Amino acid sequence: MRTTAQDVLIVIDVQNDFCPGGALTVAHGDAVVEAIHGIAPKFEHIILTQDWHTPGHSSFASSHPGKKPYDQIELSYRRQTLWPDHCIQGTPGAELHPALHLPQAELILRKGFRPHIDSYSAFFENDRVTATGLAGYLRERNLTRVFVAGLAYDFCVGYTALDARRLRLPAVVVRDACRAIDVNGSVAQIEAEFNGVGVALIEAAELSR
Ligand code: VGL
Ligand code: ZN
Repeated sequence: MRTTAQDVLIVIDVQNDFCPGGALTVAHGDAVVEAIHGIAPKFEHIILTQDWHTPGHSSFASSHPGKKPYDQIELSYRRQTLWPDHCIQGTPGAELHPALHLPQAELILRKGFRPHIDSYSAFFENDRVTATGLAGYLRERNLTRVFVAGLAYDFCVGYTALDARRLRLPAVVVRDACRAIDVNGSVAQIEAEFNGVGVALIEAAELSR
């Protein structure tokens, strides 16, 4: 698959808390760093995201008495998995992984900073209505096809790709440049949704420029 000047690589949440030793460890999460460095030269435009929560955020199990991390609750907008406290604004866990070296990235987008609503996708918060501003940014910059890599495949990567499709943008997930959490059947579920809306899955080796 050949990339063009209208393609953008969105690198999702490659942050310390999602890597080994972090608060919400994704197995082998740090392996995405090398994979992303491998595909970055194929893209003229790269943007990064950072999960960026307030202390006591409503997506944390610790904010819900009697609940444990990875329990699910029904919120007014949708079912929400509860997480360990992670990616709290200004903490070391919220920093991008120190080995991630993408000085050419054009934007760092923070999300999940509203205390009462979680945000997996880089486009919309989990109510699927509150916008992050990324759709407008891509439109104004004429970036019309979205490639997604990073952490975690079955949450923030997946929701970003699904929302890109909702915005009628072609969306491609670079599978081997992602790692998954895989909780409560989340990988099978996101892949069923990819199938339903036409999110493409490729391997890094399929990219050329
Ligand atoms: C993520 C769970 C909670 C992710 C963020 O980056 O996939 N997952 N917050
Ligand atoms: Zn989060």
